[in-house]
Amino acid sequence: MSNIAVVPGSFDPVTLGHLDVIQRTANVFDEVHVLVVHNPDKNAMIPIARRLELIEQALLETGSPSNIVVRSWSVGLLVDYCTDVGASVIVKGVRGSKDVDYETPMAIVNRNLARIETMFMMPNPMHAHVSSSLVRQVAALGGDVSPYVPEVVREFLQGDTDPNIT
Ligand code: COD
Repeated sequence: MSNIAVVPGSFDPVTLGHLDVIQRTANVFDEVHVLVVHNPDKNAMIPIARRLELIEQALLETGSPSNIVVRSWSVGLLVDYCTDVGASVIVKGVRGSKDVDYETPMAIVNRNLARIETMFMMPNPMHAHVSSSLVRQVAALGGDVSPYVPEVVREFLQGDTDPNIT
């Protein structure tokens, strides 16, 4: 039986902080499902299908291991997805006490709902200050986002994309 972990998030857009957590999770588990989930508490900027493409392209660009798949989920609880694919663990990156406060109740509820455990992964200090909202704000005000995101996301946000790619 393989050990499958789910790394969920809004990924709006995916950042170098997210990629670091995804790649380190892939070093520990047999299979990793990166799951794009709509967060009803946030106003999304990028359509979910585009977020999926950006993650897939970023993983290719950074030479990520082949045990990572990218999916989206919008039809129910996160733990329902985990159960469907046989994953027993959710991995969340936590950048500080605010993330712990936000994630802890969800971790407890997810264990109660379906016996799915949540593991918290410490961030790489190089990326611990990075968030998608910060990236969106810097991009909206015309700043350089390249220290925070993979190249494919920088191109997307700063409009350098090939016009033939939708
Ligand atoms: N370094 C390390 N980790 C990071 C970094 C960084 N720089 N940036 C973000 N992260 C972590 C976040 O702490 C989070 O764990 C994850 O990466 C994703 O972050 P975001 O911002 O892309 O996504 P969120 O926080 O909007 O996603 C929240 C979820 C949609 C995953 C969350 O709401 C969830 O688990 N929902 C489950 C819905 C459900 O089933 N609810 C009922 C039972 S709880």
